[in-house]
Amino acid sequence: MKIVVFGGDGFCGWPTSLHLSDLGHDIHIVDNLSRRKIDCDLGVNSLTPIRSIFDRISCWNELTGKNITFSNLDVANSFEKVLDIFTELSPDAIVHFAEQRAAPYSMKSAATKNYTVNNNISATHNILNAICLVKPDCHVVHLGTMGVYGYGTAGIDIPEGYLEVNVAGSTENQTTEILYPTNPGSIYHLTKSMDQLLFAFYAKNNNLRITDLHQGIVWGVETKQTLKDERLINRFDYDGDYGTVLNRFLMQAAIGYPLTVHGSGGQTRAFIHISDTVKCIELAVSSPPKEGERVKIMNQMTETHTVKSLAELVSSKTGAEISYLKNPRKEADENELNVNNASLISLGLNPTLLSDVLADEILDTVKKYADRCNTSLIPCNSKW
Ligand code: NAD
Ligand code: USQ
Repeated sequence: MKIVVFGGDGFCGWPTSLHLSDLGHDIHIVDNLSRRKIDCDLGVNSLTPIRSIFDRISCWNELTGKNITFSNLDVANSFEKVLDIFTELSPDAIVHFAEQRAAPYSMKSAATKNYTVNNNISATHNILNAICLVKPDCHVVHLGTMGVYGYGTAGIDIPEGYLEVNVAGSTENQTTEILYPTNPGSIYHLTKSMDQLLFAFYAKNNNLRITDLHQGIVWGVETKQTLKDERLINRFDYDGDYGTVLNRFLMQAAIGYPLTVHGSGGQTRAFIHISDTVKCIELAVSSPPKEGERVKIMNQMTETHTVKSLAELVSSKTGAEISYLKNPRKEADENELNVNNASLISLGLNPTLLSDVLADEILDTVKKYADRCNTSLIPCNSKW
């Protein structure tokens, strides 16, 4: 298939582009490199020494004989150029990662709230709008988040996107399915909730074929393809805005920094390893909904853990100290989380679960680059 990967220079997008290319798909990456610019603004660097997009791509093409191509383009602010991409390449499918993805960054200031809303909503809308005009049979695969469901759901299994409800009619009760009511915990998560409405509208009004993957927190760093050469190395975020919890704990343990648990650590979240992320996208791309079907929503996660249990696990392996900090976020101190992920499992996902072996691999990578860490950037300074 001809596949355009929007946001293909990012943490999930780069290994996905390589995985799909390895499978024989024809890959074009679109990215405005805004994530790299945000690192410069924040004075942060990926812990791993990522190469420029040009070096990465030429390394892959040289090693494999494939031909990944690239356009530097802002999807949110250049509708005409997005149209040109669809006209010139006529893709069978696109994968859409091109959004500002950090909750703390989105809550940092009025400017970052504005940026996150404008960037994420316009990026998604420009892609959908362009597809309608130029390539209406193109399958859209979007990376959404488990966070749209919120964390006040104890007592039920979170379904895959739709909730069966029984409503009182004028004469009798009726059962129907509605989009699961969203309960986002940050401006970032709010934009993902708003994306869901854009998808529902375009699937209904224009018969677009759309898959929305509600992904949990991604952990790990390397995949089979990024390990082929150090020039292909994936990014590893550890700072207080972009670092996510499990990767942060592993990095903190490796450099002897007390593990930063927010509050009591009773927050339960969904997780997935980066190797499973790329596999899930392969599975989603190869099983599109039919034209006229509602948006296909799949929960892209493999296990749940509390923050506290992750800290204890990492501590027991490494001897790291655990530090219980005042929670900088407005979120429940404790929650339960049971998630239905049957769709991707039935398509063939074989989960890579958190094990000692995998944690060791990450610890080794992190130790190798530990001297690149600036410890003053570890605390979470975004508070809400
Ligand atoms: P990332 O920030 O590393 O990658 C996003 C990429 O999109 C970056 O390379 C950035 O430069 C690009 N981008 C952003 N806005 C753009 C625009 N207007 N035009 C062109 N390119 C643009 O993030 P990630 O961790 O790879 O996440 C990718 C997607 O997966 C996001 O949409 C995120 O919400 C979702 N997701 C990520 C995680 C996670 O744990 N990392 C979990 C669940 C869902
Ligand atoms: N946390 C800590 N200590 C830390 C960092 C985080 O205790 O040092 C806690 C947070 O308070 C929160 C939980 O860990 O309770 C998860 O935080 P996170 O930063 O790892 O993840 P989150 O903000 O939810 O966002 C990440 C990605 C986002 C994706 C989301 C999936 O950045 O793109 O959408 O995970 S999910 O959480 O399932 O919504």
